[in-house]
Amino acid sequence: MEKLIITAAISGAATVPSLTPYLPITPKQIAESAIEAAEAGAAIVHIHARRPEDGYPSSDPEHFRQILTRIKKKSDVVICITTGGSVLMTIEERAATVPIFKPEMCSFNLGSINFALHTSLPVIKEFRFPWEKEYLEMSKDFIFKNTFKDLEYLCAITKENQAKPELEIYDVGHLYNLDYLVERKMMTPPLHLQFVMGVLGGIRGTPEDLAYLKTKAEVLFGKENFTWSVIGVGAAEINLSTMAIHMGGHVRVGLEDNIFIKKGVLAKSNAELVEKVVHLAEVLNREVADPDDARTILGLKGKDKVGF
Ligand code: KMH
Ligand code: ZN
Repeated sequence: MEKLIITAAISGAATVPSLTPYLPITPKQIAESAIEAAEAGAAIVHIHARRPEDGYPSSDPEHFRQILTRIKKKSDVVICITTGGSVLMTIEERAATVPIFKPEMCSFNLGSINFALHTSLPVIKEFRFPWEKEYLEMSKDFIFKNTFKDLEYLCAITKENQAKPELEIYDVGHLYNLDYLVERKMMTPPLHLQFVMGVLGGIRGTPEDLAYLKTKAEVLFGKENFTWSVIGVGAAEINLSTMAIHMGGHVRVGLEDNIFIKKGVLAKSNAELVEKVVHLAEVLNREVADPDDARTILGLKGKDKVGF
């Protein structure tokens, strides 16, 4: 079996700071957490930025620049920049960092969905920052917009900048959206699929749903034309990771997607979540990929060709 690529999603935009005191917020904290995750075994780090003063999701290239340059100075980990951004950003704001920084990878969300975060509200006793409550509440009436126009726009940007897309698939229909892009040659295999399971509004994190997504992808694209990875959002993170390790897929963990190391116990860092996956890989006899292994497996352009 191919070596296991572990991606660490460091800070995201869906986890609000009041949910965990361990969420990295400032550019320095995000970069240091990414470096630690890489040292623990992550080959890729998936990066969002936040406003340093209050943790609000940021699309400011200056925040990204501080994070990216700091990571690059200390680590050769593959950097994947989000183009999902946060729920309130336009597609232009979300994708602006790609031509500026020309990363080896960037995320690519494959369809519009409900992306509800309001279920976190009852567990927060006290809010650290004023924006958080409204942000979670409004997600109940919010559509994460990724129309075909947006998808085509992102195809052009990722191609122009040779950024390999981390193809975020939240439901079966997103595989068909991807097929539309592949058929029209806007997206070129080999593809790297990231099954995002457990968002309220998308597919759940059940074993049969994962098996179905993988099977459907094989039917549509052919086994040899894609690699795949899984994100178990929330409680499903470690269970789905275990399945993916066993099934030949890859794994993404991190405080963007899940804040617990086990039931009721907060993860103290992204590195701690990565260590748990490294341990699972050992138990299941799967070798872990380093960043250069990941570059080879995914066919990335290489760290010398980034723009930061
Ligand atoms: N937050 C994850 C559920 C993105 O950044 O493009 C999906 C994600 C989206 O990572
Ligand atoms: Zn993300």
